[in-house]
Parts: sequence; structure tokens; C-alpha cells
Amino acid sequence: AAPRRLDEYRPPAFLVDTVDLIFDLDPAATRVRASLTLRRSAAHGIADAPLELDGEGLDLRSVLLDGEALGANRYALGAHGLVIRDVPDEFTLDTEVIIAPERNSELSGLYVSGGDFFTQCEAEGFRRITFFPDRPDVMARYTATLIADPARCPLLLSNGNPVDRGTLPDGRHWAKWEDPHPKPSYLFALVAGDLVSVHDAFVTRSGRQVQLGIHVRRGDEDKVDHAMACLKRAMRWDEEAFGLEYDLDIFNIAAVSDFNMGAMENKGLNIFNTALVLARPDTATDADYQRIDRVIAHEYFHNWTGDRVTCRDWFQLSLKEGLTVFRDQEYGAATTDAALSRIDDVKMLRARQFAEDAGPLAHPVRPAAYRKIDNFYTATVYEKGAEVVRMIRTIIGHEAFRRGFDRYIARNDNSAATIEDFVAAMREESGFDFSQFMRWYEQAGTPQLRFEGEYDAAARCYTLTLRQVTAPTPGQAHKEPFLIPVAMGLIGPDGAELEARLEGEADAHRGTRVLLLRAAEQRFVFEEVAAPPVPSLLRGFSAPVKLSGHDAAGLAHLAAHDTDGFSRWEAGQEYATRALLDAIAALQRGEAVATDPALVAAMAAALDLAQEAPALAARILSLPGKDVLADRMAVIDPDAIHEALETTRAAIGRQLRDRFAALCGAEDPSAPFSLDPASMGRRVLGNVALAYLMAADPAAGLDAAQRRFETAPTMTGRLGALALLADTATPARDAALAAFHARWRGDALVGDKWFRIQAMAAAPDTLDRVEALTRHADFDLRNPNRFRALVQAFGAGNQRWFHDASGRGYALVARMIGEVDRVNRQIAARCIDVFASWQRFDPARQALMRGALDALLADPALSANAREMAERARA
Ligand code: DPP
Ligand code: ZN
Repeated sequence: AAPRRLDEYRPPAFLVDTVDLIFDLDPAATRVRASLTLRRSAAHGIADAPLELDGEGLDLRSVLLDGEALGANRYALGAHGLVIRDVPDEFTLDTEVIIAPERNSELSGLYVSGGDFFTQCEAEGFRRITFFPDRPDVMARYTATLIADPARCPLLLSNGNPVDRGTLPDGRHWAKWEDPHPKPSYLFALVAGDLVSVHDAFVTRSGRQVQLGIHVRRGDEDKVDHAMACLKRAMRWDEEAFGLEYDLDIFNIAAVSDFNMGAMENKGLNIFNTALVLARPDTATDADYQRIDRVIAHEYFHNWTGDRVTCRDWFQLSLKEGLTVFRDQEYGAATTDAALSRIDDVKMLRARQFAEDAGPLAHPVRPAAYRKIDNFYTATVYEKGAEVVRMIRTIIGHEAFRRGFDRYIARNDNSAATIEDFVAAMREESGFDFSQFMRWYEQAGTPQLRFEGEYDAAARCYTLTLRQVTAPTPGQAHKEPFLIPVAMGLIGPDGAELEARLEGEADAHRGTRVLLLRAAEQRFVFEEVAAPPVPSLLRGFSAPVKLSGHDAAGLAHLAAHDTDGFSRWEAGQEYATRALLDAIAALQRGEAVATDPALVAAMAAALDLAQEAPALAARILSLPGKDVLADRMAVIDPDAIHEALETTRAAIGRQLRDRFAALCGAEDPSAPFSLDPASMGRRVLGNVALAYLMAADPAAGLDAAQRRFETAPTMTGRLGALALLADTATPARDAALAAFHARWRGDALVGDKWFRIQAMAAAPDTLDRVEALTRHADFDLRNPNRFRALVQAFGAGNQRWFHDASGRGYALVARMIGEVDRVNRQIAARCIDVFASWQRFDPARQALMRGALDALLADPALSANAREMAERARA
């Protein structure tokens, strides 16, 4: 099919005012009756356009127009839907179709998981339920009546409020739901099954009583307290931070084990992957708890940024996703620790989005064309989209941003908006001209920002020169300069922030300023600068760019003295990154690695923070990831990266051995479980310390790991130890993995951890073991979480063995993508990005990776979803 293009947008020919749905739920044959009231829209521009309804895999039984059955000569039924000619300007349309939820392994539309019914309609799943103009700018009021066997489906949920219920003469029961808010079809949801409901309540700031429900499989009801607490915190925070109140009397969350994404913001009925709801201290890590918090908040925040104000078309996806990620990041910063939360968000951005932007899959935050929109739920649309919103706020300030946000919501409420609508509201409230800024939405690629500084002692003047350049990306050979907000300050030789007067300012002052870099090269002159400064640039990571220009001494100075917590960590990481890149270069020359004493000293200084700020200490002590190092190499050398990290970790570990040993002891089992940053910090610090000890002293490390694995009261400690044991090909590893598997048999989410740990292991027998795990009785291609835990985790998270020079890792992942593609196209397509970095490797690996993509493309049965990704990755 030809790609869709942003500039070819055309308003819908027909609008739908109301949708009445009746579902006779049956796993093998569900009957869906839909009654639509339709109205021709003048905006479309063609007065007699036929009615075109999307539909996929639907067994059509009848069509009635204004109550009269339509003969087959009045409509055309094709693979993509139904076209009806000669329709009046206003009419009702009744259709009846049969679908088979239990055969829906794509998990898009209506499907069965564990015997219960669930839906997933974003982006284009509603057309797999009934014939409909399945595009987000068609917003309608819905009612849904669910009819089912009461023994099999005691619980019947849909969007909005329950308005009626009853029992039929044949014993089936039914419930009718009505959603008073107009919504696009992608936000439709139903859940029917035998789930346990946990209830709570929330009173909004204007006094509205909201009933909250979380619905899970029997046996999971002791794992929802955290999600419920997060939900209430998020509801309160959105009132306080954004003035947004919940707008229905009921808010439901249902958890499902088979789910293509993390969670879905359907109006009033969020559907969540169990992985993002269920948590108990012995089954979930601190990272799981934090992710649950953020995703519960994210989906809740969509109620306004996504549901009340939705997207005109899917090119605008970042309008809701970038903005909502920004909102969940702000929530995370406000409710935990702002600097730590920013560090974690930026790490994620760099690991996923920078990699995407650097390869053949690079695309703008607002893509200009797509074949399958499911392939654009990407780190660029989400995470870079959030950075773009953050830059808008940095440029115009918090107050104007909040006014602009309010204006955007008020003006676009109950409608489908564009990115221009959002930016226009910001412009109107701030007076700022965003024309150049719009390039952040249109141009792909991560700008390289380079600085040079020159201090003139006699004139007490510091000149900062900033240069930006962005490499070409597919389809965009030439880039215009971006408008880059650079939050910055000047640090003096004594470590204190210096006063300065930037050209044009009335007085000298100290503290963070925001420079606006507009040109490819620009100079900023600071006067009244008392001493030679080290510039602290991109404070709080004020723009998603790659900065260079500091020397090692400058980085060390900032790591010790910067007043911005994020920037202190950043300077330390950059210092460590360079030390590791030096080590990699030495290994490639066949030389020994000499560990920089200053790096060891910085780690010792971080250990001094272990008591007072353990979470920060853990982040400073964590060496840069393999993805960060790979990103900086012209030709990625996975073996040298691995070796450099291990050697450096061992060297630091040997010099600080006893301090690490003291930190990786058992957690105190009598201490109450707490998620405050210090408690979580101590747990993660224990894991980081254990990694150093194992590198420095394998025998002592193995003992400590076994002890931690056996005695840690939390999953964080136990899994941290297990992950390190899994890196060793030892009997201790085998025993720990077997014990873990036996203890958690039956808990699918913990089972995923067992698979993931082995998929990501560094142990020399990893390829054989991952191969064997693809045939393990617990492996199930139909369960996306399990596929991600084994195959995606291996491809994306095991740089060393996925990229093994033999090509076995590539072949294994390509084979599994081919297999999963026959079951679930979306999951197959999303895994293909592990091959997208092929141009960054040596010629032999390049050939092997290209060969894996070619093998996929040679399969005539490959889905359109996977084909689009493989073709783009191959280009
Ligand atoms: N819209 C969902 C989310 O990101 C994903 N489909 O919240
Ligand atoms: Zn979202």
C-alpha cells in the first residue's frame, strides 16, 4: 500500500454523532451490532462523496440504511472495508458482523486473554470490531451493551458510566455503558470476564466523588495497592500542577497479561499490561514500582491530553504522547527526587532515542509519511516529543507555559487538534515566535553542539562560541539550524558560581540563564567575569543534543562543583565515558588498560555519599552503558566495549574493595519496605557494589552474590544478585536460576524476569542457553511480555552476544521475528529495530546483519508491518 502523507490530510467526508454498540460476547463468534448516526461534513469538499468505512477481518451479516436493508448493489465490500454509494446527508446505519476473539492473536481489536475479553483499539484496532470511519478526527458519543454468560463473565465494563443492566430469558446477563464525552474510536474499550475488583474512592477538588476500580485476575488482588496509591496521587497532582480534574464518576483500570503495549488510556477504562500494575515487594523491583507509578500517571494524564483533546490524525501522535510523557516526567520529578528523576529520564532518552536518531529508522517527532502507524510508537515520538515540550517551557518560562497549556485545553476541548494548535496557544500566551522552533517537529537527527570558551583576564570578559551541526538522516540530506535553548551558568576556579553580565543585560548576576542558539554558529559575550570560568552548559539537559568541548579538567571541575545536580552527574558520566573510550582504544591497539586514578578518586568520592545520598551515589558509580559507549564509536566493537568495562570495573573494585564489600551485604529483612529515595537508593547501591566486588574478587563476589540472592527480602536485591550470578558460568548460577524458577513457577511476571536475566547475561554459554530457552516449555510466542523478555531483551540488551562475530545471535533473533510475525505482526515489527544499527559495525557483522534482514524480507508471507520496518532498517 502507498504510504500516507501528512500533507495529504483531508477532513472526513462524514461525521458520526452517536454510536450504539451491542456485543453478544462469545469467544468463537461474537456478534457486534453497531448503530451509527452519520452526517455529511462540508469540510471534506466533495459534496457527493460515498461513505467509506474501515473494516478488517469482519464477517458482515447485514447493513441497514435508515432501517432498510441494503442490497449488495449499493455497497462494495473489500479487504479494507465497506464503501456505500448514494447516501443521504444525514442517516443512520446499522451493521451486524461476527468476529472471533479467541482467534485474535494480533491482540488488536477484541481478543481473549486467559479466558477474559479485552480490547485494544489504538491505533487502528476498532476497525477489527466493527465497520467505522476509524480515524481520530471522527469523535462520537458511544453507548455499549455487553451481553455474556454470567458465570464466565460476571464483570462487564466499558467506557463512561453504567446506565442499565439486566438478565435475558436465556440466562445471559447484560450491562449498558454510556460515555457522555465524544471520543475517537481508538479510545473505545470493553472488558468482560471473571476478574477480581479492588475498589477505592477519590474526591476531586471540586467535591466530585469518583469511584476507582482496579480489576485483576484472581490471585493478583494482593498486588494492586501500589497502583491504587499511584492513581490517587496522580489525580491529585494533575489538579495541583495543571488545574485538571477528573470528569467522570468512575475510573477503572483492568489488567491483562497479553498486551502489545504498556497500557492504554481508553476513556474511563484504562487497560494495562499486568507488568505495569502488579507489584509486591517480593515480586517487583524498585524499577518496576517506579515504572508502574509513571505509567499509571501517564495513562491517567491522557484523560485530558489525549482523550478530551485528541489528535486530528496519527501524524500528530506526539501531540498527545510527547506532551503526556512530559507531564508524567514532571509528576515523577515532583513526587520523588527531581535530579534523580531527570537523570533516569535522560539516560533512557539517550539509550533509546539517540540510537534511533542515529540510524536508518530516524524520523521526525512528527513523521511526514507512514505505512503502518503502529510502527511509529517510538522513542522519538514519545521521549524526544517530551523534550520538545520541555524546551518550549524552558524558552517561554513556567508561567507563560502554564497559561499556554490552559489555553490549548480550553480552545481544543472535545476536539481533535494538531501540533500547530498546541504551539499557537504557547505563542499567544508568550508572544514568542516559534517558526524556527518548529524544526524540532520536522527535522530528524540529534544535533551536535560544540562549544569554545575564551577568557580575557584584562577585560574580565568571557566569550562563549556555540556551534551546531546535525548529520543527514533518511530523506533529509540537509538540516537547517535548530533553535536550541542552552540553560547555563559559569563556575569559577573556586567552585562557586560566577557573576556575569551577558551583552544586553542591565546588571551582572549569577545563576542559570537560558541562551537561545539560533544560528549554526553564535557567540555570547559575558562581561564583568571575575575569573576564568568553566561553563556549565545544558543544565537539566535543556535540549536533546550531544555536547562536546569540555576538557577532562573542566569535566572534573563540574562533576565536583556544579550547582545543578543533573549537570554534576552528567559531567562525571562524560568523564567516565572518555576514560572508557580510551580503554577501548588501548585494547584495540593490543595494549593494557591503565585505569585513570582520577576516575577511581571520583568513585571514591561517590562512595562518601553512600549514607547521605545512596541513590545518587549508585548513579554516579554506575559506569556508562554499552549503548552510550557504542554511540560514541565510529565502528562499534562489542568485544572491546565489554572488555573495557570489565577491566575498568575490576580495577576500581580492587582499589575500593572493602568499601564495596561493606555495601553489598544483605538487606535488613526486619526493615519495613519503603519506596523513599534513600531506601531504594540503598538497594540499588547494594547491587552496584556487588558488581564491583565480583569484578575485583570473583571468589568473594560469588559468595556475596549467593548470600544476597538467598537472603534479600526484596526482588530488587534478589534479582540484582541473580543477574550478576547469571553472568558467570558456574554451578552457583545454575543453582540460583533453578531455585528462582521453582519458587516462582506460576507467576508470569517473575517468569519474565527469569527469561530476561538469562537473555541479557554475559556468560560465555549465553547463545546456547538463549537458543534453548526459545524451546523452553514456559516460552510462549503468543505472550508479548514473554517474547520481549527473551528475544527483544537479547537483541536490544545483550550487545556482546547478540553481536557475536559468528552471527548466531542475529540468526536466532531473525528466526524468532519470523515466527512471531505469523502470530502478532506488531510485536514482530517492533523487534526489527535491533538490526537497524548495522551500518555502525565492522564489514563482517554488517554483512551478517544485512543478511538477517534480507532473510526476513525474502519471506513472501512477512507482514506489512514487519516489512516496512525491515525495509527501512535495510536502507
Ligand atoms: N497510547 C498509549 C500510551 O502511550 C499507548 N498506546 O499511553
Ligand atoms: Zn501515552
